[in-house]
Amino acid sequence: MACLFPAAMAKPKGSTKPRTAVTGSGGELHQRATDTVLTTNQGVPVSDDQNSLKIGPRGPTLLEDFHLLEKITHFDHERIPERIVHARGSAAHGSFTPYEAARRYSRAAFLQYPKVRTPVFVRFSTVAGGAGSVDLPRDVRGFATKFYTSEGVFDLVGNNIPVFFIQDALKFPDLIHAVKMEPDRGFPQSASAHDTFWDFVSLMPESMHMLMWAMSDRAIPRSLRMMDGFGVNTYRLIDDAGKAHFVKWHWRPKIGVSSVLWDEACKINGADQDFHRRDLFTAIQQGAYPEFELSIQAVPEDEADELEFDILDPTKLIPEEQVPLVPIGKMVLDRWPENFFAETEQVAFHPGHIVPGIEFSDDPLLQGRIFSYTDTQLKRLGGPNFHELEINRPKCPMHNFQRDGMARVRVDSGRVSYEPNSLAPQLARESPAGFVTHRAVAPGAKVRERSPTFADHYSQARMFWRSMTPPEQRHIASAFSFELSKVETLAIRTRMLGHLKVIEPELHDRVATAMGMQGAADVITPAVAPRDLAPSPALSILGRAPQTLEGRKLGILIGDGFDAALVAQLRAAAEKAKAAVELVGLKIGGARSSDGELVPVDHTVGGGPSVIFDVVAVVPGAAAIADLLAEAGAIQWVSDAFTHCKVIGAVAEARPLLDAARVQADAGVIELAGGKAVAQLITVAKNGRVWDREVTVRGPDKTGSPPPRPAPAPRAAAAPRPAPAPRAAAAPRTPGRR
Ligand code: HDE
Repeated sequence: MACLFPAAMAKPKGSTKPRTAVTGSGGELHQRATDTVLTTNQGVPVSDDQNSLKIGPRGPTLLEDFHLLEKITHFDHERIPERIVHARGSAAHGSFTPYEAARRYSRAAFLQYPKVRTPVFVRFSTVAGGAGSVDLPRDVRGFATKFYTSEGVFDLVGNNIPVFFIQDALKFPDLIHAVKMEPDRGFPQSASAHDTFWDFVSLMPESMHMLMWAMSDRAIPRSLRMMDGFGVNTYRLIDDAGKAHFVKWHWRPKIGVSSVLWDEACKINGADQDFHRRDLFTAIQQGAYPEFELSIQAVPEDEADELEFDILDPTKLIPEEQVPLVPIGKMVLDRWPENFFAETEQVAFHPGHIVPGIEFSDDPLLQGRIFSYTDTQLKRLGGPNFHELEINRPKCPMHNFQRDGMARVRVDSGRVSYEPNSLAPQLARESPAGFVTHRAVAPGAKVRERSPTFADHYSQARMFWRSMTPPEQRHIASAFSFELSKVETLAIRTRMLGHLKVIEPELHDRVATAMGMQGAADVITPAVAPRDLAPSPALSILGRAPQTLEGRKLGILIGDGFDAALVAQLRAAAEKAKAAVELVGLKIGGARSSDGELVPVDHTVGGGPSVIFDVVAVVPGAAAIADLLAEAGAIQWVSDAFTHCKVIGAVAEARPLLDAARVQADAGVIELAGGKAVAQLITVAKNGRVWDREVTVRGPDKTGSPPPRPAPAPRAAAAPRPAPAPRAAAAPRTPGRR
């Protein structure tokens, strides 16, 4: 078909050539094409995109204005149903490269050769809130990775917590109904601190272990770049010889795991509700590409019964002191999506997307998930052709005889859409080299029954508590008392206190004291009495925090008369430690340095509160002190940094501001005087927060000093097992059951 403007339309989109502009009769601006011409969806050139078609300039609009109708109709349909869970997410492209060790466990093509890079797309998410909710609620985070391998798409759809609330997929709708906003009132959005959630979980003892994680610092991560990821469910890896290992997947961030405090999370949500999305975007834009190492815990199929807990139970983990992690590859995220909707919103993950060499276990939660994810895309993405969307398409050849359906993009040619056939011998056929399912033995009668090996709901919850450092225990106790204090129904609070008492009396005592509800706990009788397991220090974030500032942010508060040389020195030292630096001042236009130069800042004290930084420096000139003292926000900036246990560097001139903010001298408050002060600030800041300060500024966490407790009498830590080496296939037996 001949086009009216063939030359203009052939030109690439997005020309930056200046456009001519004219003013219309109503004073409106008309930018005129000098290059690409605006058209309707049918390719018809548009002459006026500012005015609809009317009878006279002040008359009624005509129904025949096809441009108006098309544009508005398309707009009306711009949104698709958001995900029922994990609606809010942020994503990035990157690649994955395996290590040598990977192929010892799986024959998957993308795990064979360290030189072969597989493209990936990763979407991080919160679970409970809607697509427009805040980034830092107390919540589990999704960590879903799509590997576009040469043998098809493999999706590793995990979370940042290694266990789950429930053991059977049948309970998932109930769990999600309970945690989402309450149906009669429509709140709270993206928060577990309400009656229906705690009502449900307090009646589901299997949630106790996960609740410990959800009330821990894991549920308020500092950054999506500073979270672990876990496959949660047990999978199987099959090697070249057909030998199977049960595996647990683990992602670990190169720059370490880090979290914020609850008070910070609340304030960050107000200051920047896109905090995590912006952080990921900025890091990638600045070339600080997030890196994660993929590891597995591998248990030969026939040794699974020797573990302390059933490997098919998703509410249990395998302590890595017992089965060490084997690193099998590295992922780098280096490209932000071109278009949020087309990629981040339309990406469809599915734990059922597996490739040869990776298989499922009989974990009943995983089995249910294998159904759910396709089903949800049919609704969300409108039909069975969602695999044709660019972000979901495999990057390897794909041929079959599936045809038609809603929004089919591909134009299938020829008369043959079936096989076997004799009319099109050149078309695709099955191959014995394709996916062959591992011959696992499926035992037993058909029953609706929970395995008795799933029944111990408290031992690992207790182990988690005993594996935490004192600050982490403080945060868990505070989180429980915060959330349960939001619960209106007394019976739910007392029921939960009863569970806490079974998990660990000390935890119960601290929460009950903080809530003023000592002696109120219900008596809960566990199905299986908890055991004292050996603590697993690897579960603690603080216990294995790296000494680093990489990926962190230094905020420098400046004011008129500030020392430009000192700021330059701070910037250089922080950047050398791979931290980012941002300036904060009273006015966005900037502050004058002692040399008289006006230096613009990145934030005002209100727009860049200290909660968005990991370490701060307070370096105003003497001339600025009166103005800073007159601004409550500036005092709050400093006092928040102090109460959030951050390392603070400050010049002597800032003393009145520090006094107003009630900053007291301690190892984390460093005077920026003398040649070595900046280096000292960086060194101390690499250790993270000054946790000793927390007890003094908050009182012993309102839960009272922990009552002296006899040291738990755990059994001696199980001797670490060496990473299991693949062995010759054993005789088939019932895997994972005792
Ligand atoms: Fe999901 N989950 N889930 N889930 N899940 C979805 O699929 C479901 C579970 C997880 O960034 C949905 O495409 C059931 C565990 C992530 O797009 C839905 C059960 C884990 C994401 C669904 C679970 C997850 C989802 C909603 C219990 C950690 C976001 C939209 C049997 C291992 C992926 C969608 C993304 C999303 C169902 C439990 C992780 C409804 C039925 C356990 C990271 O299909």
